[in-house]
Amino acid sequence: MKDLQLKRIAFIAALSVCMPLHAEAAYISDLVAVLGPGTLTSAPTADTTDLNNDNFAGAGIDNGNQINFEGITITDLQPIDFVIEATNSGGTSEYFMNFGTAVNDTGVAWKGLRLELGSGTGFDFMRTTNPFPGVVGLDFDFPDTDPTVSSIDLPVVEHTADMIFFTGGVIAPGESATGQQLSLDLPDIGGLMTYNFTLRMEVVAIPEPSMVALLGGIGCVGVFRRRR
Ligand SMILES: [Ca+2]
Ligand SMILES: [Ca+2]
Ligand SMILES: [Ca+2]
Repeated sequence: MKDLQLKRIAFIAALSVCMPLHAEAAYISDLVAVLGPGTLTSAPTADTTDLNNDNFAGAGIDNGNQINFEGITITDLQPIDFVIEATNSGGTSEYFMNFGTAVNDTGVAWKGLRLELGSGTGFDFMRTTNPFPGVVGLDFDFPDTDPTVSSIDLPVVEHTADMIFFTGGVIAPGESATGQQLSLDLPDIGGLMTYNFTLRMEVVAIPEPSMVALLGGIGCVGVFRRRR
């Protein structure tokens, strides 16, 4: 975890411009921290104009609730944790999320990019749709999955309630994975007014040829020993 670092994002300032004050529905109220080997292109923004709209089933661009990450440069294979604060809204709000461009500055080629929902950060991260007592159904627009999750450069999508895995392409060092788009259902928390949850982003590297050869060699030894 040597590359982990704490960055505080001017998310509140962005929200004050984009989001009307509203005391009645869960909505994104702050990006508390970004932990991990990534540098954001600009401060993300959240625009909330349609509280408690779950399940929104139209085109993503028509959703009144939008989260925009313009881009991120990723420098290491360690996960990156976005700690996000949600404030109660009296229901579940569905957001359309534009993950923009993920630039590969890790020095190795990627075969995939995984997003997970949960609580905690670093080694304490736990993937779940129920991150805290009183929160039920924090999920990637599941089971409705409308609009369809998509990516331009990693178009094969595995999608569960708390995990999205983009594959189907190769992102070489210096290249970018572009156009990741998905939706998020944000429920209230019972007994409190706010809670923090974690959106984890992690890239998956293509194994180095030397590693593949090593693993293949281990497999051959295993077969050989069993036959003796
Ligand atoms: Ca939904
Ligand atoms: Ca849901
Ligand atoms: Ca939906």
